Amino acid sequence: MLQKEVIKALNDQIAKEMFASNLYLSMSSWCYTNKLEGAGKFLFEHAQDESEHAKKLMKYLNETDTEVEIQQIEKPENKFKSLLDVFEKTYEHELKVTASINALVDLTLAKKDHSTFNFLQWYVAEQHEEEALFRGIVDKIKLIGEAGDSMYFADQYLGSLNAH
Ligand code: OFO
Repeated sequence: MLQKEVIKALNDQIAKEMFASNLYLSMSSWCYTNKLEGAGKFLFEHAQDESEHAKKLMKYLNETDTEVEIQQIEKPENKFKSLLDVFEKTYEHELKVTASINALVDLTLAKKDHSTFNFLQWYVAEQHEEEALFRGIVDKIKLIGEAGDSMYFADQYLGSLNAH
């Protein structure tokens, strides 16, 4: 039986993962309309991962006989200045998600909820990977540059990446 505060925090995290999924879909669409198909594909696939993160939390709540409360998800941003702007924002967003996961882990420790603490370790490891992935992309786009042909190569690079 989960404690009330933990249930609320897990439900809030579900909404955050779903928002991340929508944000990356919005970014993906911006990339496609700006003829950046490689980046569009990468973000589309990554949005799917975020949706899986939300479902994994739902499954955990279901397994503990706890009702999932799906929340209203705010509209994500859909105007971006450049490919670099898109990926700087993905990185900033992942930092926020990490902070949220860490707060959730702190809560389970304070509540001595060892099962949820253990379950959340998957997210701790995932955030480490995602921060590294997005920081690496930002660095690479800066290295390649965004002028003229460079944009084409940056997009090719993104299209070749594994989004998971
Ligand atoms: Fe990109 O993060 Fe989910 O958890």
